[in-house]
Amino acid sequence: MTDSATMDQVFVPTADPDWVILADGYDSLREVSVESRFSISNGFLGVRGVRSTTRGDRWVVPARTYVAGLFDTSGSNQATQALVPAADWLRVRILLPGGPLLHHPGDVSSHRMTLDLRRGTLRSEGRHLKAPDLGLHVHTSRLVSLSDRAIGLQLIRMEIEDGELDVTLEASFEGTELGLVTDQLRQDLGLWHTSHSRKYLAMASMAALQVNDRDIPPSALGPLKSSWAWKSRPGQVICFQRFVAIVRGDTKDIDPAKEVRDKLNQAKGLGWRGVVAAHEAAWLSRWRSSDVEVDGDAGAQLALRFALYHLNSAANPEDERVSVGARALTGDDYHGHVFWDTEIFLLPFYILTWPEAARALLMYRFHTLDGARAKAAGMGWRGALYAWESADTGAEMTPERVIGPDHQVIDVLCGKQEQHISADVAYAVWQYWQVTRDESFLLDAGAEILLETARFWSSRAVPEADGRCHIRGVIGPDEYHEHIDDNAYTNVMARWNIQRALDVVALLRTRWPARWTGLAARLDLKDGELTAWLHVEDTMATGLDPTTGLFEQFNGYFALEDIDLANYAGRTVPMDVVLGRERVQKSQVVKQADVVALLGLLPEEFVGDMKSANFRYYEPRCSHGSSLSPAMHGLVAARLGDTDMALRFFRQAAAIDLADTHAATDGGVHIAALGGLWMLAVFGFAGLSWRDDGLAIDPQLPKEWRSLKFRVQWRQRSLVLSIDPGQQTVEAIVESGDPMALFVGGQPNQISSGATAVIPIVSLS
Ligand code: IFM
Repeated sequence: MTDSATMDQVFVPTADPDWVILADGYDSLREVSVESRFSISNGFLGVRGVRSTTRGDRWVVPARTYVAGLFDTSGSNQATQALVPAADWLRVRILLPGGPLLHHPGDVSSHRMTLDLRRGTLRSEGRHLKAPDLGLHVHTSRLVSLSDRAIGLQLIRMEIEDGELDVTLEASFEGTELGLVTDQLRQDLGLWHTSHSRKYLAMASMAALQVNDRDIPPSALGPLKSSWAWKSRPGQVICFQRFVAIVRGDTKDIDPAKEVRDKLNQAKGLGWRGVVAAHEAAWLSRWRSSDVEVDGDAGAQLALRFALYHLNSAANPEDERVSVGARALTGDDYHGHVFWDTEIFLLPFYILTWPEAARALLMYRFHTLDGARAKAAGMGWRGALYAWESADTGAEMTPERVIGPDHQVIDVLCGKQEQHISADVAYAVWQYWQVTRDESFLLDAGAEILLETARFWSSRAVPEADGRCHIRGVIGPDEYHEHIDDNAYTNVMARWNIQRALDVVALLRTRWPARWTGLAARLDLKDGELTAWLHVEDTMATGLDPTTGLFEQFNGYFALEDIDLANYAGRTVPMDVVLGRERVQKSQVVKQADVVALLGLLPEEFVGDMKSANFRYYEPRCSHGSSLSPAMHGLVAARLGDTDMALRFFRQAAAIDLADTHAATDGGVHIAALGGLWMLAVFGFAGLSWRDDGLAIDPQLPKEWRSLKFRVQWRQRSLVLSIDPGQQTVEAIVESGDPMALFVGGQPNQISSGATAVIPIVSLS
């Protein structure tokens, strides 16, 4: 098969609107947001969706390529590491006798970008790209392979519509001298290293061009730059293909030049069709494990697919040295730093649909445990206090000052005070253990994380004259209030962290006594210390008022000014801008789910009416100044049966990255909000939870949703669960693995492997 005959199949857009995100034309105001939204990524490489419409003398403008873990400090700021972008490997220019083909946005009579969520590919199509003497119809396609994460592929197919003249296509890399120190630049290879962190980057490339299926020999123009010249004729079909291979080295032990060449040769051996086929097969497999299908709400369906696309793009099960930053690999905001977002908003998705990826993300926390120990020791505590913002060593990366939303320079205290991160990491470790029963992980890494974080809390919580242990001077998830005492979220999560650590001690002692002896000796953990933990757990202050059942968000919160946020409905800026930081700090206005997040994560801490009482108190006081907030509120609202409110929060969370009304996505997609959407659908609307002896489901679907179907993994089993509120049934299939118990409305049902169990929802509570 010739390229001209088969390459166009690559560009055929997926017809099903539930699987594509489109951008038509060009809007300079929204362009940067579109670039984030249309990013392609495979957890190792991320390429922003810069379109083939130009704003200058380029036909394809720089596409920022991020390489996971390629962190460095800048000369001016030695403290904070940031991801260093790699060279743009997608640059192409068309040169005509009168100069380069300028493709000003205004010249475009039609231009469409299509992000194919199912196939993980970004395509574009532009017609009538009129130069004075040449008409072109251009299709482009790009991917970063999910099958071999080192590989990227660019395909371009052009039809000459009119014009007979000398044309040159120039393909190069851009930004080869930016951010990194160059070691070598050759025709087909570039080698660089970072200035301070001593990481290595290698990029190798091969490109070819055919005119009407005839190979045109390239002219080498210099390092990573080639061109092809021919005479255009109407009807001509030009096919261009470029492979790139990219390798990151963290030490000098590997030879990046050899590795990258091997990778490129493997890809060349497959050919572009083979690379596309392997990539699409890998995506198909991810969708088989993670798809969520909604019938009756096209907007919700697309929002979920978009979320799943980015979630599946963000992780890399093959690399334990990196985690997912707050904007994944789709933009510069937060410099690629890793927050609690990963453990609380992303890990649930990975644990339940992609345990291998979840494990790698948790191993990143294991490998950065020494950084967490150093942070705790540096602040005078024991155990492990994880960095609020983490890069590759586990050292604290939170900047000390930033520009605030009102454009003032403000001090950032989160790096020192937002300590709940340690309990959040422990929480994710425990969830992973519960769902997977991955013994080697628990024994080699998970137990140590649980013990060291518990040890931190036990030294951090101080017994006082009232007989209770207090944690003073922290910031909770609600970052509007700083230097607060006894934040309910922090203290209850800390207590829970200590309890789970003691559980793990008991488990190890019983099942793996030799491992326990070794670990306890290595960590110098004696019985006396464990007894002290028990005391802290027993006496931890939580701010719970037994008469109202309300947790006070922190000591003194209830006495603060109560501001009715309904009076500020329709505002377009955060509340700390509307009221000023000082007034917000003296008020009960909450930035994001705090006690509500605790309710979302540890519902068992809220007995009976406490759930509803706390939600009804805090929900109206939340200003949703963080993208993490709406989905967490929606999850809790759904569990409480308020599906109308939950759906409103679902749409609010979905709009963060998908609505064209604001440009908050310029610096990358809000990956935690996308993880939150999945949590809201699966933990909220479907009501999925787990117990020691199986999975449980308690559906609360919005009225509009005719059905909800999703996939999960549970202790070496793959399951598909479908909820049909019309038929009042839950359909469950264990596709692989042993029979298991599924509790519907609290009633146990045994599901055997391979057969479909149809369980009536009449038993729902
Ligand atoms: O982790 C969040 C935090 O909770 C609110 N500010 C943004 C961070 C990164 O998403």
